[in-house]
Amino acid sequence: MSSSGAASSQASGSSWTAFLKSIASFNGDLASLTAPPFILSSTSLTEFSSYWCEHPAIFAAPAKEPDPKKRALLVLKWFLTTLKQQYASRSEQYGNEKKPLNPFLGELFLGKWEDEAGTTDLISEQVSHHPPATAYSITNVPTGVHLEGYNAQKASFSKTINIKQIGHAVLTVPSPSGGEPETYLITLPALHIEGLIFGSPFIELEGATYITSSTGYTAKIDYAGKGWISGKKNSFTASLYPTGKEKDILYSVAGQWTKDFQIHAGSAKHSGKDTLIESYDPAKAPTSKLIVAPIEQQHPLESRRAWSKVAAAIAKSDLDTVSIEKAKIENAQREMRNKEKAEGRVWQRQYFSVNTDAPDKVLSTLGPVVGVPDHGDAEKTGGVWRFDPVKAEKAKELHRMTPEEIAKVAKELLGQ
Ligand code: HC3
Repeated sequence: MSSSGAASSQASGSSWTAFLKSIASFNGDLASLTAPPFILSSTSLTEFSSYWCEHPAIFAAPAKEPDPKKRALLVLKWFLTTLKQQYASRSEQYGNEKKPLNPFLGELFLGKWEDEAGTTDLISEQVSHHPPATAYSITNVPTGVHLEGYNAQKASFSKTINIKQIGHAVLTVPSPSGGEPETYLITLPALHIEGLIFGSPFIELEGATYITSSTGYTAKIDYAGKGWISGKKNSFTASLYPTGKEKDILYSVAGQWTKDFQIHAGSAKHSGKDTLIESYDPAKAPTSKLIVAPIEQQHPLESRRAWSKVAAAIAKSDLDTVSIEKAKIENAQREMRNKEKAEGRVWQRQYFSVNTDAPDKVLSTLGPVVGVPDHGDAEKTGGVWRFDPVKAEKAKELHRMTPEEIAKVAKELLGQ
């Protein structure tokens, strides 16, 4: 879909109808969904990890707040400010949510933000292919605020495409008083696609998610679409309370995660002008631009370099070339997996490792509060993936490659 979803779907009406028929018999595997050409995106899912930090100053802000409950509120605020980027930025005016590229194992997306918050580094890696899972690490260098997590999706069809996110994120905030760093376990919202029938797909969030902290605070966020709570799309209400005391609301937040929302002290029941702490309008908050190395300087497994031929063909709507170039990557990957199997080895992830400490410390302490099992749904994501700083250090070395080494990797792993 080009600029207006509805308009271009009229032009491509028959292929959209065929697509709708095909998803009615959808088997839950998002990768196997054969979307019409105008709904193909040239962006890989590994890039989506950057949505967590398009406002680095808001991400880093908790590190400077001495009061633990206000810190928990700042974490909740940051989370809420990421929602528009995560779920609506690709589909700003019209519903034109496209089908992202399905990452290959080992695919990387690396970048950084440079702004008033200093340098914030992003690492995203496809850590599993069957089942597909993406892991990420985001660190604001001056403050040490660090986010890591991993996610996979489980899709089903009932009236529309429904997606459950499997995985979680963990935010670490160094204590401003110099004590132990605090951790926040964050769960991920379920979503469904709206507007499918009209050829203008967009995301609506549903259900509830949580953020619970090692300092004893929990936030619950309830999502609702048009027709529920406020009758407006992308609505939510959130409350922050001492863990286990859901009725003792310290702060409440309500509004639309795409338009504007208000943060109040105390329960929403008593909120008025006198309790208002802040109004935030995600549509007016400028994002910081992610800096990504020019394609020719990227590692051959970096997303934009690896998919460059596919992306160019999608831009020209040259479907034959899209299929040929995608097949080269898929075939090379298949051969590599066969080779690894024959040699009794597995693909070495460059930045993340499966946590072998069972049960995981964060999940066993904070997981029960928010319903995350201590095994982290590992069988659905290939493991509980944690950032591995030792590997990340080695990766710097590995990324210093000669042109011959680059050509070898591109041939062997991507068929290019
Ligand atoms: C469901 C989704 C792929 C997964 C995307 C995720 C859940 C990935 C992790 C990010 O942090 C948040 C996120 C945002 C959007 C999610 C995508 C929306 C649509 C896409 C489907 C695979 C495409 C469905 C095809 C079509 C034509 C209906 O858009």
